Amino acid sequence: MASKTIYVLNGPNLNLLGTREPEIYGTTTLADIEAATKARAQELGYAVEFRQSNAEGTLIDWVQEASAKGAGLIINPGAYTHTSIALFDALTAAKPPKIELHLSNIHAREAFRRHSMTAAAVDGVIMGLGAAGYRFALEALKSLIESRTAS
Ligand code: CA2
Repeated sequence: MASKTIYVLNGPNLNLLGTREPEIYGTTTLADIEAATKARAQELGYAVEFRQSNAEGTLIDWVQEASAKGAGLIINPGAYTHTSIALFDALTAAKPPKIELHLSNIHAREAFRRHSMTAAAVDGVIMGLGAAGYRFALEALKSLIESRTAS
């Protein structure tokens, strides 16, 4: 049977959400986002593997796991967005539909955040919409998964 699990992967420092820099990232914690993401996924008919790591290699292992076992993948690579050729390679190799997500609008921030190394390896990018972006990413991913399954 086809997988009904969506992997939601979060990169470095996202465990600090809601505790610092609320003017940029809001007051919602990652635990709050996890609960809301799982609830919306259930309504959409999917289970969620929601994870966070500060380690680049761990994120790469999880992208590979999502490719092998998942129906789709949402990733907020944190600062690795701007630096990681290794994550770009892992995402390029991953077969299921993939969405990159950012809480903030990286194009409205410092120059060093305006380029994403990983965006060219995913189907679409959602940014600048805060924690609600996770919900929008799930909805977009469901549509990508189902259109790919139908073809
Ligand atoms: O906007 C996003 O989602 C980012 O991926 C967040 C990353 C940042 O490096 C990217 O450029 C854009 C940083 C996440 C760190 O979050 C913190 C939250 C609270 C306090 C400190 C960091």
